Amino acid sequence: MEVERTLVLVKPSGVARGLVGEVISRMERRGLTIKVARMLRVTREMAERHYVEHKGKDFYDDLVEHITSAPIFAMVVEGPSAVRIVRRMMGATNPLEAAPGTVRGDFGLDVRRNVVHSADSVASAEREIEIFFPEGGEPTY
Ligand code: IDP
Ligand code: MG
Repeated sequence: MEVERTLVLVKPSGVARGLVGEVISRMERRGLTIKVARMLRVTREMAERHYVEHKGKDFYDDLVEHITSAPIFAMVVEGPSAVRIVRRMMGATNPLEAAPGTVRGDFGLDVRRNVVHSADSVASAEREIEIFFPEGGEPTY
């Protein structure tokens, strides 16, 4: 398994519910490494870049509105096959399909407020890291 990095966001719904520690803890226990992290308020421009693939869909406006509505917690996470490992840990987009034991399967019922985001490919991860960590997403220590 190749070491990869991925982008994970605890969305406003997750931050407001106090689930940042839970999400970090699950990834740490799995053996993944949190490389860099920050709490921030997403601007409309960042949201539009991040969700460009969804522009024009009926839920797009709500998506941008939600991600910009309150602080999020963003992380670059590293480990073997991190993109796929983290996607599986976060669970299916639709709460009806998110398995128990996944973040989305354990902490929510609303697809629009599904607690977390994680990149869906290595290419997406690199593109998204650039949005939330313009300095490159590498630790400075
Ligand atoms: P993902 O977060 O599992 O990668 P995407 O299809 O990339 O799912 O959708 C991005 C986000 O848009 C989802 O996490 C969810 O919050 C929201 N979303 C996706 N599909 C729908 C929908 O059909 N209705 C409302 N919101 C949706
Ligand atoms: Mg997605």
